[in-house]
Amino acid sequence: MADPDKAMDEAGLANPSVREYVRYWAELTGADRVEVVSAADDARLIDEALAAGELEPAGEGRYYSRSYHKDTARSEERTIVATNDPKDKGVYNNWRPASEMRPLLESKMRGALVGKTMYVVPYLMAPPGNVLAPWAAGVELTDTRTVVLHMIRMARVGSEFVNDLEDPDSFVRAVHVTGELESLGHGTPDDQRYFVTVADERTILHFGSSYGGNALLGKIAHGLRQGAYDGWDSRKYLAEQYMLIGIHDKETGETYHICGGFPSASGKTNLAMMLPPDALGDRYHVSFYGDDIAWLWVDEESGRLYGMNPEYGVFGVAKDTNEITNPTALKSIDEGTGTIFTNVAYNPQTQEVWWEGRTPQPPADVTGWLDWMGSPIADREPGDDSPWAHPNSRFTTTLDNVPNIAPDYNAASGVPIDAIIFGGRTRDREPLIRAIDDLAEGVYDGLTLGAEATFAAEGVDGQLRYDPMSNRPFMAYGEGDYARHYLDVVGAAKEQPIFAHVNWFQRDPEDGHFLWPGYRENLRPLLWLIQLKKGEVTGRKTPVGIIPTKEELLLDGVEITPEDLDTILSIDVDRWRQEIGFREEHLAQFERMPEEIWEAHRRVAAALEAEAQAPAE
Ligand code: GTP
Ligand code: SPV
Ligand code: MN
Repeated sequence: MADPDKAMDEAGLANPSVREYVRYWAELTGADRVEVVSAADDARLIDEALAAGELEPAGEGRYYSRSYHKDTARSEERTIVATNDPKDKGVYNNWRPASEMRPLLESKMRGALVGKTMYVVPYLMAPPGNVLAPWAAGVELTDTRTVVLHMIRMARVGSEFVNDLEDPDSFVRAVHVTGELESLGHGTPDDQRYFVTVADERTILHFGSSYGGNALLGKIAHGLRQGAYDGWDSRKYLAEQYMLIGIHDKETGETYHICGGFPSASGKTNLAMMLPPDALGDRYHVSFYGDDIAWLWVDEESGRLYGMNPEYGVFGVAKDTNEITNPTALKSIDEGTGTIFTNVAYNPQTQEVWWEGRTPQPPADVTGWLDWMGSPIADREPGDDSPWAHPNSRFTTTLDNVPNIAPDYNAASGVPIDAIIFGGRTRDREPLIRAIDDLAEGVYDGLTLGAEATFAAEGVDGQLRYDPMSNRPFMAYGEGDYARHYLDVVGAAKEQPIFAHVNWFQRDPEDGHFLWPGYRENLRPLLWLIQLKKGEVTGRKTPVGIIPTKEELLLDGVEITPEDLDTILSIDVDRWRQEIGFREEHLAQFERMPEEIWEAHRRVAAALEAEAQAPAE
């Protein structure tokens, strides 16, 4: 049996409440050893992981890891938010009673660390000194060394972040056990995996995965689910799956901050790492604050809406990352950055990595190359064109490695928010950008955010998988209460941010090509949005928001045909009227949806009907 007190004494982990929690779980899991981790332990832990074969070298100062082949993504159907109040049940949070979940998870974790080390990872999900820091401290316990290495990259880690809490008890208890992955019945009726946040007890209990969002508990479980619940419970803040960027105008010296939500794998990291297009690079610079999570609150002094990124690293999608789409990402994961790649293709002979879209064709000489499951490419049957890398293969790197990291990303203050944008993958109907200058309509738009899913195959043509505010997998309490809280937090700001809906993914119905080139060019509609907010352009009013005229968008150097440009700057009223029907059903599922949201819905519907009767122009 371990001696947790000795380990905690050596590491200077002094908080008495934390010490009691560590003792409790060391005892329950039966851990052989307890080790308290800080960021300074990284090099030693990397060496241990290499020696144990948990990591392999991927060139100088970079590492490769391969997961169990069924453990490659978050599992939404196994994810639960539990509380002690049935009123917290929403449509998407898979609510269950805390009294049922806690004993169930404790039974799964009992004895699970016999013969193993329990790593203790104290962390902070906030820049130190931030006003929301009281909700940002946590201590993850985990049985998995590579999870520790990811946590060190993704969060601020060390005993100092929990030793001096004003209330010693105010840290999130985050317990992670990977368990024996081969025997968990993935996807069967007897699935053993449970990813539970007991939100009103500020306890996270995740069993059965070592994948990012399931295992790095500071990130999704605390940064989004627990954060959202605490933000509502305290009435103080919002925790959202948002990127956060600054756009600096070198000519005027001004900087604007935009945050916004796109569902998973829809372009947040790429937008945050954006290099301006060549034609605009002399004047504008885009800086990275965050690419996946933002916490938002109203600053007491200025009365403005503020935002910060609680994370310390990037857990990015590898697919299609290359010199043209995202040169910034490639620099962030270069040799010497300490990057960990997961489930990409790997060549142990040359220590190279590759993924689909890294280069137009895979390496021509397949000698030594292994696909993400470890099978030699050279042994493949002719005609086997399954991907070399898993489509959700990822890279993990710290913010310090990101070339366009904002100089003040670590500042306690956070930054004032000028605009909030929403966007999903939508092949038709949604224009390049439509601006919304009304709070209720902006929140309504976020709540009805949709992304392409498989509905078309089930016969409901054009219907989206709705993903309110891109938060569907992270929703922690009822959606109607969430809408109310969102209206209250943002509504309390003296200067209202402008909202917008963006879409980089409209396609040609015939040949499927993307109408908008995307990536670096996405700066252009954002610059228009800022100009609109400042009254420098007026755009064109439509029933669903204001869209730019061709003349207003700075288009020099963009490769797009006049026909495609017309399509992405216009509104298909009939498609929109169809969408309004789907939205009505979507909103009707939620209890206590505020009347302002329904009013916004009816306003948009009525404007569309008026437009259909008497087309403008
Ligand atoms: P999560 O980390 O899962 O929350 O994803 P994310 O929203 O950060 O998405 P990310 O930026 O990693 O992009 C996901 C995929 O979309 C990648 O394969 C990108 O190459 C692709 N993508 C991003 N931006 C664009 C764009 O403007 N146009 C097109 N066509 N593809 C894009
Ligand atoms: C997402 O899936 O939205 C992510 C990656 O950002 S993770 O949640 O860690 O799986
Ligand atoms: Mn995400």
